[in-house]
Amino acid sequence: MLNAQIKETQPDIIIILADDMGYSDIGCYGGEIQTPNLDKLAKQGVRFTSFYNCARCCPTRASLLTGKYAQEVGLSKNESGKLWVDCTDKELKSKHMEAHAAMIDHMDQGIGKIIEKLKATGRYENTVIFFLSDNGASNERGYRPGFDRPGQTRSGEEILYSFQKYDRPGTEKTWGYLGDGWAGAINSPYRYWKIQSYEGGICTLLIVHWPNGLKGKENTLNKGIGHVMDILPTCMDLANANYPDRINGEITDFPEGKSILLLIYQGVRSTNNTLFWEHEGGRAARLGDWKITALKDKDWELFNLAEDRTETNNLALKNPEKLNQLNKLWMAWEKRVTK
Ligand SMILES: [Ca+2]
Repeated sequence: MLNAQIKETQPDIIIILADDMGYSDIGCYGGEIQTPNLDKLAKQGVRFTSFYNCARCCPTRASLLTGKYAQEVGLSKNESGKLWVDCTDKELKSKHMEAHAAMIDHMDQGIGKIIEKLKATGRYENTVIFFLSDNGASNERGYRPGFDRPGQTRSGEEILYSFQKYDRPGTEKTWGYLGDGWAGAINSPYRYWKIQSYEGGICTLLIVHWPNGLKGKENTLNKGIGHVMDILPTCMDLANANYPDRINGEITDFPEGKSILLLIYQGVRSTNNTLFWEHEGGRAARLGDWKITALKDKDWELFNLAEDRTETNNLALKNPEKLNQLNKLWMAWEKRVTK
């Protein structure tokens, strides 16, 4: 797939995983926030439109690092705290979005510094940069400190949460939330958000940038289906490395993920297109263009993503056979990964 000359010079690899960033948050995916450095990477690289994460940071990281479903490595559910008072202050809501946009801008500038450093050290051309998000933007509101959220800054000052009174979000002394409205806007055009298995929760942008290896592929969209569990096998492919048969004497299970290089160079995924999700009761299965999706305790909905990527036309009643087929696959998968 890769010509031998490129493959001989194993590239450096940088993976940048943004936190809670929406699918259309950055310029090259249609967002209004100016992200000139990421846009430049996109212009010289490949952008994926059907790449998936696991709806939340912990399972996404587990899957990315192991090449497997998070459920297979013991990470499936976690407590998410409790919802408290909603924030209805309109002005404060827009200030929270301003703070979110500022964070994206700050990140983009940081990526610019990395690019400059790579160029200055002569390693830019043969570095593969992956840029993606760990889950869709979050609709969370009113969580209190605790679990994964600090109550104090590093210097010991109290952090105010959005159920408390503050009027200037964006400093380290406040912890605010975007809520449904903004989360829906920045996950556009997809439905729902973080934690859910609708496209707004699990579809991430993915930019792959590699001047030496992607000649002729600059500024292209790749509509192939991929998943964060493909990242590890892709890195191994780039490094010419083999997955070990044994680790500390134990026989290993090979990753389910597949290198996406074949998808980039030849437009085909090197495995079948069946993918599964489950997180806090939200769940989904995708088989080719077909997807079943459900919120917690709700019935499956059926969508044909080739015609209806935004999951707005539920075909469950029109095509119960397809729904049953995917449901059976999902049930078998759940049994397998939670055994
Ligand atoms: Ca996250």
